Amino acid sequence: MTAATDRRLPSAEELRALEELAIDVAAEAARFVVERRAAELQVTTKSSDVDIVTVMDSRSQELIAARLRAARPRDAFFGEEEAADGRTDQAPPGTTEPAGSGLTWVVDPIDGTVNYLYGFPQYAVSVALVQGDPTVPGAWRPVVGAVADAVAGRVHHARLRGGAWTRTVDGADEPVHVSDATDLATSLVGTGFGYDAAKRGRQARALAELIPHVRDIRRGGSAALDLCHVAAGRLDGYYEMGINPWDMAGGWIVLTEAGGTCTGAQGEPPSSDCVIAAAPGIAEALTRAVDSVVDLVRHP
Ligand code: LIP
Repeated sequence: MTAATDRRLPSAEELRALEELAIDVAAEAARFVVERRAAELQVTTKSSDVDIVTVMDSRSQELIAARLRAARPRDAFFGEEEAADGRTDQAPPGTTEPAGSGLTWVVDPIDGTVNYLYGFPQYAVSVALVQGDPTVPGAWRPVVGAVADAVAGRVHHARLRGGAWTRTVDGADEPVHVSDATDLATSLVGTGFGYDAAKRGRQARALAELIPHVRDIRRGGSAALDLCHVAAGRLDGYYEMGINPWDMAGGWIVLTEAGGTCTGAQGEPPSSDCVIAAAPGIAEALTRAVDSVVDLVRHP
């Protein structure tokens, strides 16, 4: 970071304005990807034949980057489609160093890309502003987040100490809060699987160990929306091994401002290794359950 980098947290009023910027940009990009889906859907692959990127991922990211750079030229930008292989915490060649604000926009232009390809109605645009370095687990935290549910047309949003909200299609802000679940055995838990076939097999074996200890599992296909579902009590918990900073950044702050917890496994911070999101009443039990299976996934 240059000496000129300003590391102070933005004021409450600045955070409120930044939250509105994130909402506006995420909502515009979400409308864009829905409206242009039929005409523009062209697919290429990344790390595997099932790890796809559509031309709309790239065009959505271009739109988001242009809006944010115009409004906030001193912030850095870290988007999924600039990452070298799109699946690691490594700083991709395209990451712009914080030019002075010490803040970075972390963006997933379409989270739930496979759902978008199939028209399965669970995909989102996630726009988050973070303090610290998003490529280093434990060295960053989101201070503003907006997750636009592209199909439902609503935006889940939050800012540090500003609470968690859902902006409805008619522009009203409804408060969001986690469930009051206290028993893991009767809790509904979300999860997801990676693009590497061997890792997916290990994740399935870990799930087989965990599933007898919860009510049921839901696999929605968008980490950003899964985190917001926990925030709103539509899930009691969620865990996944292998998601990236851009998948988690926006939903993370919506979750914690809604009263939820967001951690990694075995006392670690949330990272590509593991993310565990929970209502507080089951956080300890879910973490214990995930801790007991995480090594099944980590080690081939
Ligand atoms: C997706 C995540 C999801 C995971 C998928 C994929 P993408 O992100 O949001 O939780 O299970 O495998 O990684 O690739 O659609 O941006």
